[in-house]
Amino acid sequence: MALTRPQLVARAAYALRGNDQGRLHVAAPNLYPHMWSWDAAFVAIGLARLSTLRALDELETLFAAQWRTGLVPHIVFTDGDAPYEPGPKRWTCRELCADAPSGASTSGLIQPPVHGVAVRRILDAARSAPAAERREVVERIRALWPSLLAWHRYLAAYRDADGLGQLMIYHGWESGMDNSPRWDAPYAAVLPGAEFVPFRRADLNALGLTGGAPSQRPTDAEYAKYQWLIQELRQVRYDDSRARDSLSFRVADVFAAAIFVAANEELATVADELGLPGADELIGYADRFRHGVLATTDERGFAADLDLRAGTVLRTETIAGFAPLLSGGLDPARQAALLAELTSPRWCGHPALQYAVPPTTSPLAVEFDPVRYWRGPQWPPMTWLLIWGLERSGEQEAALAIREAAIDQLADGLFAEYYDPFTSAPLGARPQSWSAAVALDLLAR
Ligand code: 2M8
Repeated sequence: MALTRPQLVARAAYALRGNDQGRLHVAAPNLYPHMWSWDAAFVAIGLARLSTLRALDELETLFAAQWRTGLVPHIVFTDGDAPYEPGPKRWTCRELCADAPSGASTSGLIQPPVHGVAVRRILDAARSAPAAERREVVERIRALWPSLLAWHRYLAAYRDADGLGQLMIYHGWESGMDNSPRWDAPYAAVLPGAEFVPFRRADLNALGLTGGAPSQRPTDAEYAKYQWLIQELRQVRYDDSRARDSLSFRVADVFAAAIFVAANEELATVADELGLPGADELIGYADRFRHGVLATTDERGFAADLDLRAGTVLRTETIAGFAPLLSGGLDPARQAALLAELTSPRWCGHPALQYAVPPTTSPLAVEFDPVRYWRGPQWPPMTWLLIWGLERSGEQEAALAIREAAIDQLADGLFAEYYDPFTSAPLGARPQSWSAAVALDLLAR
């Protein structure tokens, strides 16, 4: 039975509390018993509604594991020996790379840079907090500022070395949309070699504990490619310039680029408000990457990824196409066309959807699968991003409609990792921290 909104707020807070390990939230029990980078940013966005100080803890914990290059790792491993593959023994970042932090055990990949958005929202939430809390928030954001700038500088310098406004990634995991059809073509060129070290699928056991089935996860063949790319990264000792030349997967992620635009803009407003350095630089990054995003759009305003190794444009009917709703900058006609696309039967207007929130792949695409990971199901934090993007670009009516549908979907109170678009059956891990977190934020607005 659907919960009332006050019940849902209480349930979301309770779910987050269960995943709270003090200064970090695990992404989910069992399946993801560690901290993930963009999950942490969404967790901070939700927590800002409960406690701005606890929200900052989350970002501080993540940035304490930042690499010397400015890279913010996609996983920060918790101290315990909670099973997850690939675990620290497989990454061996500290052993191989002097840039990895000595005080934390991490992966050697990145995830989309939502963190600047979280910082802005924490500062906004602190406005209505008692004076002492607001002062502490400001002080702690000041202390975090050099790390935030270093992160954005890393992305601009190492992941867009040619200055084209394209955010280069070496692994589908860096997009956060692991097995999305976006990456089918580039993954076809990733062929595990004779030196491939076999691994165990810890994720399938963990998923079984909450009743999930292997049909909801990537396949074994996909996983072998994921693990092989880590072996390739280890071979170049996580050195970005060597990775760029040698890895068998190298693409420009348009959705992460659009998130980077928005995060730069949000942080620039924080810099202005608090008198912190770097506002012009951040605005410069935003302009550069916005240009990169818009350069890939078609007549619908729909964006595309690029396969940098093959030199091809990757046009897929996935949620990443809506990147311009986050980056902004479309002319009014194409903005209207993109909005029409979003509400059309190819997306939120598909007649069989249980809730009119965007699926991760269009139900009309040949690759669509309603239950398999990033190939169709609806993901609450992606829904949140599009609502936020619509609100930012003044599309209040569309934002409100999706927001109401998102809250209705989350009212099962389970905070599943993802949902079947046709039945809204909860899939994957649960309770997933970022699902509970975005519920808190959506309900508070
Ligand atoms: C998923 O990714 C991890 C690998 O990074 C996995 O499948 O083990 C993705 O959904 C990713 O976007 C997310 O951050 C992570 C934790 O929720 O899980």
